Amino acid sequence: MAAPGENLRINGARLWESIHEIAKIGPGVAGGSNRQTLTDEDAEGRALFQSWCEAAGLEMGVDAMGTMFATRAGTDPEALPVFIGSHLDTQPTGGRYDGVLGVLGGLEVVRTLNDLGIKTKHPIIVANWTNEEGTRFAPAMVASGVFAGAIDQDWAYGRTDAKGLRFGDELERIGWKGPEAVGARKIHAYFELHIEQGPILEAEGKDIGVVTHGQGTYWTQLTLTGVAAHTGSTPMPMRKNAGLGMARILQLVDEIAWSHAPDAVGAAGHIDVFPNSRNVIPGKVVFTVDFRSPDLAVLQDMEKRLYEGAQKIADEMGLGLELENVNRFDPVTFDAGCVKAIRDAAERLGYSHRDIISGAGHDACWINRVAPTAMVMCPCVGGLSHNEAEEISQEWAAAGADVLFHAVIETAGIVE
Ligand code: HGY
Ligand code: MN
Ligand code: MN
Repeated sequence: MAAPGENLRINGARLWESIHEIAKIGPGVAGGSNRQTLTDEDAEGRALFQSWCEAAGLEMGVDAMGTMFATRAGTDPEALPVFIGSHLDTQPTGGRYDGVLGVLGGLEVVRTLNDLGIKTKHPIIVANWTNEEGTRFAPAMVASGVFAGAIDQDWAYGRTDAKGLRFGDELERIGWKGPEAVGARKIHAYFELHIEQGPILEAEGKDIGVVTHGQGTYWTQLTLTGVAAHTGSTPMPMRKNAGLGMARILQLVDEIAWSHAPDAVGAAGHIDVFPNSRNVIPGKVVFTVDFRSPDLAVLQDMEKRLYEGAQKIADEMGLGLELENVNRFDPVTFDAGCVKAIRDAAERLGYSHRDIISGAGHDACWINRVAPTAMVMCPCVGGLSHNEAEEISQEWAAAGADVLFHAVIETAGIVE
């Protein structure tokens, strides 16, 4: 398809205003966002996004995992749509841009096409994937995973949050369980705009990240069982301290990740201690180890050493151990054609750019299984994300959305 003229740009001020409008819904306590999936705040944010889509003339569809698909018709009804997607749900102490930039960047592409009266051959769909974060209901990217056929829908419905509420019940409660079969929609190409959530682009002074690959992610949930007992009157030799067992396992996790430096990473972000009382030796701990690497063999080695090492520590300390694989997605290589469309767009628009591997997981990583897929990234201040202090500049957001705009309309085909 003919390349769009370099003068075609989105309206950066309008995009910035929309990002900060939706940030008012589910605000954090320190200037960020707390709009966790399937909460009332998530429902309110969805409603606002739907109203904006309808004002832009888009037709809204919703599937059985609650994912929203807003369609702008193309001139060829037979042509498969070009999708632009990301997520509106956030971490409990999340930033205002993680996910939101990608969904509203997609809406801004449509708003700009409307302003310019541009028609495209292929329809364009802006998607908001349910529960990308996987914080309230593990795992992450669950709706796009069901869409891609990698996660079973009934298993996803059965996932519970810390209060024991089921995903499927909460989806019904907020009124966003849609009628569409998940995965029924076919995709011509998929593009996602996202903040880098790491330090590279800012440190190198680059406006744009052309994402060629995504790291793989393996989440293992461990349950260690000891004996809850008095922290004062229980002699040290008698103790079965599940908290101490977790500490030793987390030390092992750190050593395993460092053994695969510089690319591999590992930590536990979710930790529940029972009974979590100041004068009771922990009788049980439940925690999730998050290993990531761009190299599949490294991921598999890290998981194997965790399983073996954790069992050895538990046996030595007389603790019970249960290991559950919560989520595995392998490293991804994005579509060369879509990646080229993004790189050419950055070049055409005069934005500095570099190829980059995504450290974070994204819905694009699953959609890459069912359609040609690529991502474009913008820098974020200090590489900080999953923190309320997450920050980007309006210029960075606009540059990313400009590149997204060009890659999408080149792929969707401008109809003169
Ligand atoms: O876990 C991730 O990488 C994503 O932020 N959900
Ligand atoms: Mn995200
Ligand atoms: Mn995130």
